[in-house]
Amino acid sequence: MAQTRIRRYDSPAGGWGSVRSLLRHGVGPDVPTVEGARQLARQNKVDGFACVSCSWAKPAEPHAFEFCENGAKATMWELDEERADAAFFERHTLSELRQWADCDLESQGRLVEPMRYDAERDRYVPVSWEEAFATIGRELRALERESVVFYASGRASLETSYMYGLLARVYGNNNLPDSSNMCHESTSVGLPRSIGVPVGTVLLEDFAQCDCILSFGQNVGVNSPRMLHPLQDASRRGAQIITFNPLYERGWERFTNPQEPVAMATGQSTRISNAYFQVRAGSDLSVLQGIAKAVLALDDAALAQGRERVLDVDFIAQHTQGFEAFADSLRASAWADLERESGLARADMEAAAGVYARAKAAILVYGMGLTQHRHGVDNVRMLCNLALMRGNIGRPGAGICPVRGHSNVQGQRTVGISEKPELVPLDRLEAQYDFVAPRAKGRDTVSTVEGILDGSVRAFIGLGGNFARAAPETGPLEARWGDMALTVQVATKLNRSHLLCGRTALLLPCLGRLEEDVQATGSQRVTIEDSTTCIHASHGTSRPASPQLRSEPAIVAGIALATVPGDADVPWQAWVDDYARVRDAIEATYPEQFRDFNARLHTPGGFPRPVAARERRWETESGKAEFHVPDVLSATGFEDRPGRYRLLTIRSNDQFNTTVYGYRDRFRGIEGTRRVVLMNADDIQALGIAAGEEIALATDVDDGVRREVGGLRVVPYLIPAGCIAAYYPECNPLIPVAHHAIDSHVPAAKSVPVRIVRGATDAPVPAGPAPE
Ligand SMILES: Nc1nc2c(c(=O)[nH]1)N[C@H]1C(S)=C(S)[C@@H](COP(=O)(O)OP(=O)(O)OC[C@H]3O[C@@H](n4cnc5c(=O)[nH]c(N)nc54)[C@H](O)[C@@H]3O)O[C@H]1N2
Ligand SMILES: Nc1nc2c(c(=O)[nH]1)N[C@H]1C(S)=C(S)[C@@H](COP(=O)(O)OP(=O)(O)OC[C@H]3O[C@@H](n4cnc5c(=O)[nH]c(N)nc54)[C@H](O)[C@@H]3O)O[C@H]1N2
Ligand SMILES: [Mo]
Repeated sequence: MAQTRIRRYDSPAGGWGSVRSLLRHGVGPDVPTVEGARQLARQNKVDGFACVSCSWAKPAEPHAFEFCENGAKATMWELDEERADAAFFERHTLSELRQWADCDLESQGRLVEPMRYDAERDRYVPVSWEEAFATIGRELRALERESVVFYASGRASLETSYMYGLLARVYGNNNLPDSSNMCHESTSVGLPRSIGVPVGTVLLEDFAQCDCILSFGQNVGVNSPRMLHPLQDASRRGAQIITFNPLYERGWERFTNPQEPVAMATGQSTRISNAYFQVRAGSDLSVLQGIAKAVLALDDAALAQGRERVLDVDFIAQHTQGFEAFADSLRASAWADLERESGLARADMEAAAGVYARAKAAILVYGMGLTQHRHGVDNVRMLCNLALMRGNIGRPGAGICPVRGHSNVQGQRTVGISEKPELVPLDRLEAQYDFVAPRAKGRDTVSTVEGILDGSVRAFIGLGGNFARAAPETGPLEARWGDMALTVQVATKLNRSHLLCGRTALLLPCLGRLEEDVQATGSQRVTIEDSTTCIHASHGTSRPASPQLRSEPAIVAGIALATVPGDADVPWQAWVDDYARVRDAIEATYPEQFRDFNARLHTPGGFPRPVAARERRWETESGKAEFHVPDVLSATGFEDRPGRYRLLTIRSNDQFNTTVYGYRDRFRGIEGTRRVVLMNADDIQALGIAAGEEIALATDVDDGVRREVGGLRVVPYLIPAGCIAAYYPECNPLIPVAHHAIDSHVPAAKSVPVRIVRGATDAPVPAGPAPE
């Protein structure tokens, strides 16, 4: 195990550091090198496979190696030669495995055969597929329809997701929580209200035409590294890039392209951001308000001096509603308040406004730093306000760009994974499959957690993911999980959620996207939608980890045939035999979105779905884009007070969500442990803490529930005073289930009110290597 090391890391994103990191994860003894290399060359290519890591756009003319360090890690992780087989489960009880760290669980390798939980022996034991499906069918038929939830993590293909949504509805509910509920749901709720579409409006080609990019709360170098290529090109063209983030994230600072031999040889890097503003967590509403206020002032001056207007007055008049009220709110706001809340000087916000006001076409990029707050929906809408002021939506080089997470999380929503019945064409589904679709609103992630806590959720079906680890309120959630009658997990690798078993529990191993999926009509393709609404085919060609694996469509169909065989006219088996038939079915349900689906599968760069706002059609209630006036300046939803900190939960460069590859957070210089809390040096000094002291964090909410995480080492870090950062998922026990975004219900993981607890405590300590 690597020793704990905390030191400055000065190298750019990309460069030799990424190659070295790759070598550790790739050409080591634990993965098949030749197969690894063969697969990496196919990554994100036409007739290759769509990377299983992030959902960033895949260019029509890919680079020789269209992958990044972290995409390659994800590929290698799936091609793992280790096996978590029956012998492994025979050696370890689940009580024992629950003491293990996330990284150690997944490191056991691929799951290879279906297992059921044997409570008497506290072990997983093999079960046949037939018996597994029959058990699930029997249990589900005996339960109240409303008491079952069908969770989806955002990796499953469009084909699987369409079938899964239909399974839930034929079974009888809309209980389809998904990872998006913890992620960009604030986007899915906020954007439709402002601009009438639930997704971003930019295409990859817009990056080649913009002359300004503003980025808020997104970590490009770690979470969507291939996006560094268009950013590098933009920067070299002279586009102005400004970043707002409480942390200095290396990818937004500078980048060395590993695909440029000269740059690699000479150590040259490209500056990405022209200006980088360290905002307080949860303060973007005030930052955006400040920038908008300054843009308005520039427009006033231009008007007074008879110069060209700064506001796009024609666009505002023709396409928007609510501008006057918004402008009034800007004029009424006081710079002193905006400065206090944001931690930025008025001059900083004016400088950013100046750049934005001069730009002909601007792209506004954002991620979890905006969505995962109590006022996350306001954040998204405030960013839209700024775009609308200068008509930066629906023209070349301009637009709003939420950077989505999982590789098909956006696509799942497109084909019906949603707890909101109004978002799904239920009438069409009923006509297509001759059944009565449930019309009541289903459960999202938050209400699923609530339902497990209060006993109203009796069964949990998980299509991938690690729900218990990703969700908030870990302690009570784990404690009540076992009260459920049935839990079913479809997965590639072992994780903690699999160790929390309902009275009947099944663990079903599936093919990964890299693996060849052979069905009755031959080798199958699947499809995914990227962050820019482009649809891509993906073809797995690697040899499956075990002959016993089944594909996700086959598993969904297996559950359906065992549970609701005759309840609707769905050709489950014919679909499994040939996925092109599922695509035809998707096209029949969504004819505008998926016109000629099978014919357009292999379009280089994917084929874009139509997005109304891209054409300046506004599918809002008023038929116009809507300015929105938030009634708060801070997105946290709680008051600041002495001793209370805003905790933002972060991802390391060595993890994909709850999948922890290892303990090297290279850009932050943190190695060997994840048990750290990053703090401002002045805060550390004011508290009289020594750097390196171990402390515990406690949630600063008075609701009778004790939430603490202990054993965290204090690391002085460049972070605004009053804000602290610590890793997800280790800190999820600190997030109360009620602490979520208003309306979108995204857990507010980027501003959790916490206190620091010093001295002896029995607070639970996360598993994994301790700081040395
Ligand atoms: N390698 C890798 N790739 C991934 C993932 C992964 O875990 N690993 N996860 C995937 C998934 S599912 C998702 S959703 C995305 C997540 O990708 P991101 O959207 O980048 O999410 P995070 O890493 O959680 O944090 C986002 C950034 O927000 C900043 N931030 C925190 N609070 C605030 C705030 O109040 N204001 C501002 N302006 N900034 C703030 C943080 O410092 C951080 O840099 O990445 C996807 N890609
Ligand atoms: N505190 C805090 N909490 C957060 C976040 C945060 O920033 N802070 N981020 C939130 C976000 S953005 C998200 S998206 C969620 C993530 O929540 P999830 O999507 O539920 O979690 P993952 O960690 O992505 O799931 C990893 C597991 O997926 C399984 N898996 C991998 N590949 C496949 C496959 O091809 N098929 C199947 N069936 N299974 C597969 C493996 O078993 C692996 O262990 O977490 C959320 N939770
Ligand atoms: Mo996500």
